[in-house]
Amino acid sequence: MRYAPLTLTTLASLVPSEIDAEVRITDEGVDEVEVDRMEADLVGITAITGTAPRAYEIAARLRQRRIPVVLGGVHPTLMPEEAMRHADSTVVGYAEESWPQLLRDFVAGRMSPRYDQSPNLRLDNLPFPQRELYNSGLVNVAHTIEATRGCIFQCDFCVVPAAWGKPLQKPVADVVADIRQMKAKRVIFLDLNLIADVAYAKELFTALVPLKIQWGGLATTTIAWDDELLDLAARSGCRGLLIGFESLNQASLNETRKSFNMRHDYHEVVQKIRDRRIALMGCFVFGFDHDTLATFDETVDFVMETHMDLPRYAVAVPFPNTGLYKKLKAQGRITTENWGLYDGQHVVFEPKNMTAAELLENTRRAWKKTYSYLSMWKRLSGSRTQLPIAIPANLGYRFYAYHLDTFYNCDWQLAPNA
Ligand code: B12
Ligand code: SF4
Repeated sequence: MRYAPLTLTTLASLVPSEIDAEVRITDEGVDEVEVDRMEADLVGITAITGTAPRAYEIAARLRQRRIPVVLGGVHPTLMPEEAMRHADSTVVGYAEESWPQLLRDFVAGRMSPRYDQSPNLRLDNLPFPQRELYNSGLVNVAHTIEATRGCIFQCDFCVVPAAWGKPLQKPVADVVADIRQMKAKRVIFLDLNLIADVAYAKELFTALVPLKIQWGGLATTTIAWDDELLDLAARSGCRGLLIGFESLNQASLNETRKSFNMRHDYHEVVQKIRDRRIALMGCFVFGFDHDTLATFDETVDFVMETHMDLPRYAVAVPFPNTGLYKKLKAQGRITTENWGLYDGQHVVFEPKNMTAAELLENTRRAWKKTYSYLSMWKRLSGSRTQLPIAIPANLGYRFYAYHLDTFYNCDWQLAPNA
């Protein structure tokens, strides 16, 4: 289920042309990093929260060998002071301006310990990501693209408002030019909420129509409020949407500042999307303060009733510096700050209406119940949307559901000090 991230290929494209640099990139999610044999003048490492300890370990080993290290990405943006303790320089926020500046400073022998995103950053006229540097044989989808960054909403658990603030957009013409030069017929948009600005989304979808591509991306339930937008998405080739339903409980949605989710009934949202032959990956989070032991079965019942194409569950994660983190921290309910466990597969806080073990066990049960062969057959025969994509995707998720212990950083287990 892996698709190519654009982080390193984007950074590679930003290396100023006057610097005679040989750039190599490695994605440790799918490949080996030869830390102790690597030769380089400068190494940049990207870190999300769950991979931060590993990034710090690699940084320490390289710095021991006197190879300078730059850290950047979501986690260093959320926790800059912490990241700075592990690097020669840290890039906070988006790096379209600061990374080229850092490299020029490095060449001139005056690299600063920290570079911040400029408040006036724009995403116009940027070079295309250097996708050819990424070993795309190692992922299922190589043609990924980005049109926008950020989101207009302020959901309490989300890293987007905490890390990046106001939304940014690439000119639609640049996005279209990138798709054309990729010669891709199927693309995935990595934008966290492609429809955050509805007018922009309509302009983008209209421009995609003549390309005759098929695409998937992330949106919110608000897409179902606007039939014109949904029709345009379908006409432009949208075949799959990932939508964060998060919870079936209005109190949980209100608590997490995602109350806009329930303005329309979820059944209606699913139906409207299905009517356009768009497959739906619905994401649900367990462990909010209003969740009870009944929440798990209610959620599984909902995905079965609505014949959801590809449901996905996660344990709530209070990513550092988010509203959820600050609340739980103030209440003394964060049980570990081992960031390696902040991956949606571990319980890192004290839940309210259940124990940490119950939260973990019931999430695991929900995965297995949803991805039993019988459940898969019932959901997909009721949905019949994009079956050539939905069947292999379900088999992939079934494998994940039945091998949760073997994914990511450690076993699917309670945090050691939880
Ligand atoms: C592709 C993707 C994946 C892929 C690949 C992940 C990977 N490790 O590479 C897959 C599908 C495997 C995946 C899985 C997961 N993901 Co993911 N993923 C993304 C996604 C959609 C796109 C990343 C991307 O390419 N962005 C485009 C680039 C250009 O932006 P960028 O990475 O922010 O980089 C810019 C700056 O941050 C900066 N920068 C970044 N790194 C560096 C490094 C240096 C040296 C410098 C100078 C600058 C710099 O420069 C870039 C240009 O401005 C992001 C959301 C997003 N749109 O960013 C989530 C995101 C990164 N994922 C997230 C999460 C939570 C996960 C999972 C834990 C989900 C889960 N429960 O399973 C797993 C963890 C997997 C793992 N252990 O790595 C969160 C991270 C939150 C956090 N604080 O940790 C994000 C932000 C989504 C979200 N909703 O919040 N993911
Ligand atoms: S709508 Fe999605 S991307 Fe936007 S703030 Fe909420 S969770 Fe984050």
